Amino acid sequence: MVDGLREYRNLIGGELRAAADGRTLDSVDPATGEVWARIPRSGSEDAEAAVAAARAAFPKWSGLPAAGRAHYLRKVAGVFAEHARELAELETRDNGRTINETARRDLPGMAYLWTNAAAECAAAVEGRSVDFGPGSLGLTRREPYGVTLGIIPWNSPISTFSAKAAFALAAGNTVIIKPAEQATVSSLRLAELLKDVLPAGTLNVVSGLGEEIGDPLVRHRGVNKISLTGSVGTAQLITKASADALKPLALELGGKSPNIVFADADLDKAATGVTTQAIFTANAGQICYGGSRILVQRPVYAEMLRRMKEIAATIRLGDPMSAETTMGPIVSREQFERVTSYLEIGQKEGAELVFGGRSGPEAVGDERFAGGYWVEPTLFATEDNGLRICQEEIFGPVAVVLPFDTEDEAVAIANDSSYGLAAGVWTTDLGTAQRMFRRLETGTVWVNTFRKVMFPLEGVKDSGYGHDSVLAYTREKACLIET
Ligand code: TXE
Repeated sequence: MVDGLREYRNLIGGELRAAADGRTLDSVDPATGEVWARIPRSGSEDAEAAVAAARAAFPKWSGLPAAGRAHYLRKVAGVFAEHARELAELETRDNGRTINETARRDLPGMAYLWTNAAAECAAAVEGRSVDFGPGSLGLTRREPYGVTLGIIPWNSPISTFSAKAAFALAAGNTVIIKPAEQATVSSLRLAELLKDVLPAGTLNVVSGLGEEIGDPLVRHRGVNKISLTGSVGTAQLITKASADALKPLALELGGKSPNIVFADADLDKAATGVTTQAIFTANAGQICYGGSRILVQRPVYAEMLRRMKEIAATIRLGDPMSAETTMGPIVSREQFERVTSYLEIGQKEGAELVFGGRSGPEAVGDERFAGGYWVEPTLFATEDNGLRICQEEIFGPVAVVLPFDTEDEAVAIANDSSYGLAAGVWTTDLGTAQRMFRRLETGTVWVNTFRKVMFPLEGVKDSGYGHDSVLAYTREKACLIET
């Protein structure tokens, strides 16, 4: 501990270690703008050590029977049951996501996720048998890739860490996790808690900057599969950097999800769903699948706008640790500048600012948090889906409302996007729901809800491809036996 700040460590080969050259990065509390912890600024030497540890642990871990791996994963679930509150508080401090979200929604789900992964260990060793006629039998077995690398973002570190580690481990891989430099502490604390729970080297966590520790891991020949949740630009860099070794990738990238409200929808449900669940209070809009384009059928357009404004006015910014707070700050200065630039872009492009629009101290209105990265819930209205605020991922509490007349028009506007992660449809007509499910170019369609559950969240277009599940961390090997 230097100047009273706790210094967290990497987990490599079952040991907690500082970066090989001793360098650190500051971790900033986004609610105040103050440094509150330090994390290792790892580099190539740490990448070598993490890969060596994961490779050394692979034969034993992959050689365990499914029940053996399940036993360990259930122990990890037990750690979550015991430390969920502590991890939720660290995550809230780290990335500003309100305690309402981390302690009540995110973290309680983690014990379930790891228990579920334990239950799926058996599926990971299930092969197929195919009868090709007398004396000719085809068999397949599922095998782990080897060492998998999970590169995670800052918006919900523990749940992304868990999705990438739990299923990869269940399938018999050993794992390296690289957290995002803006919010790493909860991941390093989790690593500390798991140090003696999993066999040494099975799970390794190394923190630092993308280009300094992420890139050498991506290029390393000892890493056999990579799963990234992040931006399109980083996905392109990783694709190029891993091309020589032809590594399999899973890329869960951004979105500009349409949230489509038909005139026959239950407006109470729709107004709450699109304003809170889908965009503002969900991590201040910093979610990949956030429903940031709200399409409303013209007969209910004015009424929906009125209701959305009414709900937005009840959103409370402030101390993320307080149960009263419903929206936290933006994660970092860099992201804050990016989000606020869109507040200007929207107005310059001629969109109508219908709610919010303020940022900085006046958005939060509380002296204690004057140095934090605050943006008010903001609603723009426009008829032009071609505007930058309708096409580009803002990744903050900024949504655009667009009117439409017919179902065809809604589909055309919704699909007019380079992204294709998710979509919401609000209607009481099952026919409309089914048609929209088919016609929308997204990996997921939610009807009368906008809620991620344990289902693959796989994108199309610039939202990427691949997802995290037990089978996705295995490959199928075939054998033909003839007698
Ligand atoms: O993401 P990055 P950033 C989108 C969102 C956001 C924008 C920028 O629009 O505003 O991306 O965010 C690691 N080799 N999403 O810049 O850089 C990096 O260290 C290996 C959507 O923070 O993609 C971090 O751990 N790794 C999103 C991770 O990639 C590298 C979540 C993600 O950071 C690397 C986050 C490299 N060369 C941002 N460069 C979602 N899908 O939820 C960076 N990284």
